[in-house]
Amino acid sequence: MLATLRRLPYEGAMRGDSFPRPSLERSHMARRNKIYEGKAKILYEGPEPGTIVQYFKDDATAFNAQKKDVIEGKGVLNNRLSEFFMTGLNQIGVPTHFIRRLNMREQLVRACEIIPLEIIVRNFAAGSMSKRLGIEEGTQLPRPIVEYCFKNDELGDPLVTEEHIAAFGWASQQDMDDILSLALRVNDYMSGLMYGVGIKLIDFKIEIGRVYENDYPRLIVADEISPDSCRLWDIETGQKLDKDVFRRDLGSLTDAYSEVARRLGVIPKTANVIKPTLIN
Ligand code: AIR
Ligand code: ASP
Repeated sequence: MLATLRRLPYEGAMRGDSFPRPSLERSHMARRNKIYEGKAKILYEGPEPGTIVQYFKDDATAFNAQKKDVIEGKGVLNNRLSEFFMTGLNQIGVPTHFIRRLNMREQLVRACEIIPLEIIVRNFAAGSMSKRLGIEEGTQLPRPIVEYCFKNDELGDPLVTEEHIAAFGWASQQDMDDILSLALRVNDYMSGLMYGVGIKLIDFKIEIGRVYENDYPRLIVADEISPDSCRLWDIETGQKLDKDVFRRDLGSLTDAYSEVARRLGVIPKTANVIKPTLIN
């Protein structure tokens, strides 16, 4: 398998990249247990208790997996971008599950209990909100609007209110206060970061996990933050640089994600990502 690995044009130049890893880590990888496989990621048991290895696949799905494709190189870019955002959040005091990146497609994260909600923050109307409320996409909202969806693929992640969340016990009132404050801090951080590289953060989705520290529960940002889970528009041209490129057939998804990564300095500015290669 190793012999067949091929590199993306920019891989060797990626900051701190040490792939391929020594065989020790590889042999551990071969034996480890799969905990969960989702649409875009696989979770494996981590090397120490309380850790998980999060593997980013190239699979892209939309409209609750009615539309599916494999986008070569997407997993590598999302692994790097999620690392970049989560590291920054950790550094400014917003706790996340991220521990460290292991290789091109994997990162070590803290195991946590995922709260069964998708937390969506919107700065500009788009997507399902535009449809639901008849607001033109791109309209600036009077203030950031936070929405909650029940994480359930069979039901298509339906929008729910805090009434549902409280009544069904998905999260406590204290959790909801903490979730709101985390979501707004992530929004401020991500909006500012993106603004600095000429990108408007239209909206994004995060997931929140619960960890226990000395028996006290604490909420942290989990899952991923990447162009799969955000809407990112170029400030000047309005060009979409996120998963809508795939959802709406607007061109090359890896070109769009590479552009975001390049602007943020996650991959070198000069990297010319022609056609990333499938890497396992
Ligand atoms: N999102 C929601 N479920 C999965 C994802 N990735 C993200 C979308 C978008 C935001 O949440 O990528 O950034 C709002 O999505 P929608 O479809 O409700 O407008
Ligand atoms: N990834 C989800 C799906 O497969 C939602 C989306 O991003 O559109 O439907």
